[in-house]
Amino acid sequence: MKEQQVVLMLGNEAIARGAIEAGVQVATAYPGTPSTEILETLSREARRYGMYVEWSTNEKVAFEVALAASYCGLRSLTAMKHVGVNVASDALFSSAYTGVRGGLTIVSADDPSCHSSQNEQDNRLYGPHAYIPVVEPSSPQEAKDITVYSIELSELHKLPFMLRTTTRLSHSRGPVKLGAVPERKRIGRFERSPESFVCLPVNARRMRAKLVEKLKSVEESFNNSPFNRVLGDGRLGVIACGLAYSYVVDALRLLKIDDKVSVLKISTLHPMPRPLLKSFLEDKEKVLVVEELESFIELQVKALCHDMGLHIPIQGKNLIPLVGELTPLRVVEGLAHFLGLKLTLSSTSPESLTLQPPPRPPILCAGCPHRSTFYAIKQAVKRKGVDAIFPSDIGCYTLGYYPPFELVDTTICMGAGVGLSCGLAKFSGKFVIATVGESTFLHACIPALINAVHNTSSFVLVVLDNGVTAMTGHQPNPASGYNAMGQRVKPVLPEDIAKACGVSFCRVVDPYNIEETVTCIMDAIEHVKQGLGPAVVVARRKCSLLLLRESRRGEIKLSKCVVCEELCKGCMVCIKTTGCPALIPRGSRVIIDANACTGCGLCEHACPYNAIRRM
Ligand SMILES: Cc1ncc(C[n+]2csc(CCOP(=O)(O)OP(=O)(O)O)c2C)c(N)n1
Repeated sequence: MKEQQVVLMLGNEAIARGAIEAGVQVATAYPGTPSTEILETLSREARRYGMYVEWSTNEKVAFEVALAASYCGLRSLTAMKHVGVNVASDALFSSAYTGVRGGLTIVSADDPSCHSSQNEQDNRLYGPHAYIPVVEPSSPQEAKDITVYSIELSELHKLPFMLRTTTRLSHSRGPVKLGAVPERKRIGRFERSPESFVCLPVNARRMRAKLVEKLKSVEESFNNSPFNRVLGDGRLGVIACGLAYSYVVDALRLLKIDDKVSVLKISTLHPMPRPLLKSFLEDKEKVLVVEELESFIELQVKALCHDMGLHIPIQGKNLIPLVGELTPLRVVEGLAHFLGLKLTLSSTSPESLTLQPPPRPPILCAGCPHRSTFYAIKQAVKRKGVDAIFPSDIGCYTLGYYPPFELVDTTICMGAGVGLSCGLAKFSGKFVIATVGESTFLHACIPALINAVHNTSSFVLVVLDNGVTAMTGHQPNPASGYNAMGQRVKPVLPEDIAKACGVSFCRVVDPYNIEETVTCIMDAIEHVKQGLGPAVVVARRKCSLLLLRESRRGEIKLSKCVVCEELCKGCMVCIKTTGCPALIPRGSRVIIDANACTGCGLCEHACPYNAIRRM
């Protein structure tokens, strides 16, 4: 790809390209939708541009590695989903105090409407909370350009910057004009300066005062930012940021009122450039703030009007929904209301604004080893006759929430399942069997497991190890045995960690071997019942999508399951107890979709008439 070339890019690819054009030498991340493609793109390009990239164990580590690179004078970028910033936040807050050397941008990809997240959180609020500058692009082109801008300003002001994006921008494509790629010449070097990097109270008090001053100078830079602009000169004002700005521009055109309204697009969100806002507000009759999620800009504009003695109505969350993602239609409706226009759907080309894809329920893939593990847990609980509850975590296995398993009683945030189990084992009066994926285990469960040993909380923990971080698209994790730079590395195995944490029952099973798995979980239950401490079972089998891929490439041969027509009684027990989508009811019998089947043998185990065999 050459300078000046225009390329169709995802918002996330554009951010990655921005990092390349900004001369970033170190990029780190922990996967999480909608941020994942940023590091995926950079890991493909790393060698060509002489960059170092890593999938870190979790977001805090990712942030800290990028911060260390910045301390050594290298430009760095770290990317994560919105809740990942919560994990990184302890280090983030202090990094504002120490400041940075090489430019450092933390990309926060927020997920309005919780498309693939446990909550809907507006990370612009980290700006005022952590005293870090925040910028937000409105298009893929801007996503690239503002990445470069944020890295450069971060280095200039010696502060970490946050670039906030949202699902819709991260995952939509647009034309992006490429810029030049600088040579990466810097050699990392850490100059000792304990009074700058040690957040002891004696230093922290001084650092905080300096931080407040730094933010004032960032505000001056933001006041002249090329990413803020005013469209039109009407006395009715709209202020918008992020993708909401693009919706506003479209909505004004659709409503045929683009000549009557003046729009302030604001991309530098913290600290707000007050002189720019003041000059926009001065001649306005009324103003609508269009922003996704919280009333972040609206409240600041209201405060500013108060300080300026301006008595103009400022509207926002009374017309633009607080909950859920903004859509073009929601913005059209809000604007029409604000302007007192009667909205008829035909006037706004209803089809393009209201089209929704048909809903599809989430489901574990055919042959998913997690299905076999859940099946085995169910069997073991039944055979042991325990009254159990099932804390769980976040990953593909959260789908164990749905029938036929219903083995997910809690899902709070990554790692919480084991911490909750420590408490539930003591206070619930029930037997506790927790489930977690290996990536999540390594990300956030280890202190909780140590806690279980130390504070004598007894429960069974089943680690569902499919060799990759599957839910976010098969990224490697420390258990995988290879890393983002494509190097083969020593795997860090959950069973070794569990042993090192002091767990005396640690066993590994293959969930495709159903009876072995059931027996192992029963033994683990017995271990806990006898008061011998927590028990860890690692159910290890490669993700079925990877198995199918290998089989299609001819690298492995899978012995697929088939239904013997004469023996099948059409009882549907196989479907009812496994829920496997490769099993298809056909008339009064069942057939198996050979393209989807991995030959896991679960249906063979479930069939009461021995009507299913592996070929
Ligand atoms: C703090 C945080 N970071 C990232 C995510 C996105 N995410 C959810 S689960 C998960 C890991 C899934 O991997 P694993 O635990 O191995 O389970 P699998 O999907 O492979 O079954 C990730 C990265 C998140 N929800 N929260």
